[in-house]
Amino acid sequence: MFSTINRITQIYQQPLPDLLFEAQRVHREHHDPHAVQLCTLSSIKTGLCPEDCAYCSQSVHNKTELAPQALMDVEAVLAEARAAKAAGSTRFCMGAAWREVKDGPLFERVLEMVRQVADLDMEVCCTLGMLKPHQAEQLKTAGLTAYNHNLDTSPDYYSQIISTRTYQDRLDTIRAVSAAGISVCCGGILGLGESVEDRLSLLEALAELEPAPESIPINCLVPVKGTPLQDVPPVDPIELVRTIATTRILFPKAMVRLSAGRMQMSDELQALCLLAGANSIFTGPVLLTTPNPDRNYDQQLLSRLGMVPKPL
Ligand code: SAM
Ligand code: DTB
Ligand code: SF4
Repeated sequence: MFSTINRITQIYQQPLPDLLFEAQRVHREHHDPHAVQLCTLSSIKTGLCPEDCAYCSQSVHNKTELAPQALMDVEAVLAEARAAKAAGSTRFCMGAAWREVKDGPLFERVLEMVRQVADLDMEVCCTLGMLKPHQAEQLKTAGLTAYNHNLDTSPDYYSQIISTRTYQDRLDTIRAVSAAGISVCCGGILGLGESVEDRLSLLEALAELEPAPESIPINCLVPVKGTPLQDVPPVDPIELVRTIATTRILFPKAMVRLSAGRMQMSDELQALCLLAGANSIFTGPVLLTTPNPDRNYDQQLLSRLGMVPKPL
């Protein structure tokens, strides 16, 4: 009997043609191979985050050139959501640079944003830091589809990247989210200086979640000047493709999202990621605080590939 990590390693290490063939077979069994879900991010509260995530432009611990912004008004967020929908996005994700959600008027405002975006007939996702069970329930009642909370890296490497919270803190929030009946969006970042073993161990930790995440963002580090990781070398592209294919095989039904880092990727690499089982991208000129390809470029890339935006 193989342990999970041995099985994951065996999948990952196959010759690339076999790995891609298996990933495509699994992908086609559960998803339309031509369809890519377009999602749009909005940074509803930017910067001055007390957490010390070594990759992040928004941490107070990092000396970055970011202009902080207080929690936006509901109307301004709604205008972004409408524009995202008009541009073909079916999922709108609101991110706040908070360590955790605090009860009170700011959270009430976020709940109102969730209600109003849900009324636009879009999937609505939030990523607000740590949540308590009663807050997750309030988000569910407001109409939240999904909550993003990444494990980011392996349990072993985690403390090299973040010291202000533990892996267990992340798992507790994820548990509160799924207990409230909200879909879990949970993935990680490649390119933090971790080993391939760390990446596979992250996939193992994701596979241990119950229920399995329905949405898995795979981010590649966007190096931000002033962070401790500003000079870490980029991820090997073939390792990225292998990681995506392995994720697809392990999580056949999940949406696998090719998330941060596409500015640094060639068209061919993005195409390979989509062939390896990624079926969603973030569109629009900025992610939360860093640049992203513009919408026309992405539309043309999809049409060159004969692929289409996934309808809701
Ligand atoms: N503050 C919340 C939290 O940490 O859960 C939500 C926002 S945070 C920006 C969401 C995710 O974005 C992080 O977990 C990380 O995986 C990813 N991320 C942040 N900065 C990044 C960067 N410079 N490059 C790639 N991914 C990044
Ligand atoms: C995720 O895993 N990636 C998105 C979303 N969840 C919130 C965020 C990427 C942020 C990239 C860095 C930035 O733009 O600040
Ligand atoms: Fe704060 Fe999230 Fe950035 Fe960490 S990743 S510093 S928690 S905004």
